[in-house]
Amino acid sequence: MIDLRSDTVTKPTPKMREAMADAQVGDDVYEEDPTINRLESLAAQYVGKEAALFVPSGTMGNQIAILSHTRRGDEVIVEAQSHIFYYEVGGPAVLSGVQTRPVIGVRGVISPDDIRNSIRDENIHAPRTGLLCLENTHNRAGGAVISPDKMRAMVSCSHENGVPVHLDGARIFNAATYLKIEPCILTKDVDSVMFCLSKGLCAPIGSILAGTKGFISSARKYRKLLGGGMRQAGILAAAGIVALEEMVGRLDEDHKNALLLAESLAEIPGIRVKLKEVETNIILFSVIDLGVDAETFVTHLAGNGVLSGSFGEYIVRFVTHNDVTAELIEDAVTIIKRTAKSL
Ligand code: TLP
Repeated sequence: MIDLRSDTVTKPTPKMREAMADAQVGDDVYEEDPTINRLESLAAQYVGKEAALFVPSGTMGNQIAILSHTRRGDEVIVEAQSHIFYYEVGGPAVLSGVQTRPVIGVRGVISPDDIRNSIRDENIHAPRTGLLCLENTHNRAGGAVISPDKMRAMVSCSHENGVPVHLDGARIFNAATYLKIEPCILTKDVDSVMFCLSKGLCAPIGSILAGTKGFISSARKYRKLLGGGMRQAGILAAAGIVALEEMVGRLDEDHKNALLLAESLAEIPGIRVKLKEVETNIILFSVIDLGVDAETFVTHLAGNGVLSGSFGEYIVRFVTHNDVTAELIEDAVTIIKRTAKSL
């Protein structure tokens, strides 16, 4: 089976398993796990923040950020296709008691005018705008990269109006790799950032939330509230350290494989893919011209040995990652061609 459903399916590398077996551990609720402490300080440096917190998942990291930045009854501006709005089970409403205000962006970018117009004025009827959430790379925009200039424009606009900014940077290292810059260039202006160790970087579990020392101390308490205060989790953080030190440098390979795959898809009759939009490791394509919906295509393809995800009525998603080599991509292309022909 060639698994192109997500980069979340990556298995820990042999080096990670070794580091996990050798990890020094302690009780992290007492902040006594040396491996977690090392990961947190390393992670904070990568994104240019004062402090960082190891959390079990990206979802928990984003939700803790919302809890820490807002108060009940606030409104949170989110891009209409963002992970926080689309895939986090209504967490902002359930956990923080905030209402989300989805604003339509272009490939993840909300125009400064739209941000300005979405921020509430002081008015007895209106909620307070408590937070703006951004996402880079943008998952539902097909792994789209948001440039430092566009990030700066959105963040400045929010800050000028007194609204803090949280960045869902689950795949921030993919964005930095594409742009050939350090991730901190993309993260330095935001008030908090979450990034994942468990996607393209192959760690089995874990994400990082980073920000000021004050923000992280509040986040630490909310992590406990949500049941995310782990004990000897240095065993997991050890894999996270390998992820940061060893796996970032190979993300370009995933991007090359994604382009290779997209170029082959573009040649298959009935498949529509926008090659210019394939920037990182995510490919979205339409199967409408094959006369089937995405679910049907995904089922047939799985039956032939390639796993993918349905991302809309006619939109299918492939994600490249460490466990799918260029050779496997070629095998996948053969199977996709055969499947498309059979429909
Ligand atoms: N994304 C998953 C699914 O939830 C859709 C995937 O397969 O792409 N932010 C972004 C931008 C994400 O893409 C994801 C996971 C998360 C947050 C949540 O991370 P986890 O899965 O660790 O909670």
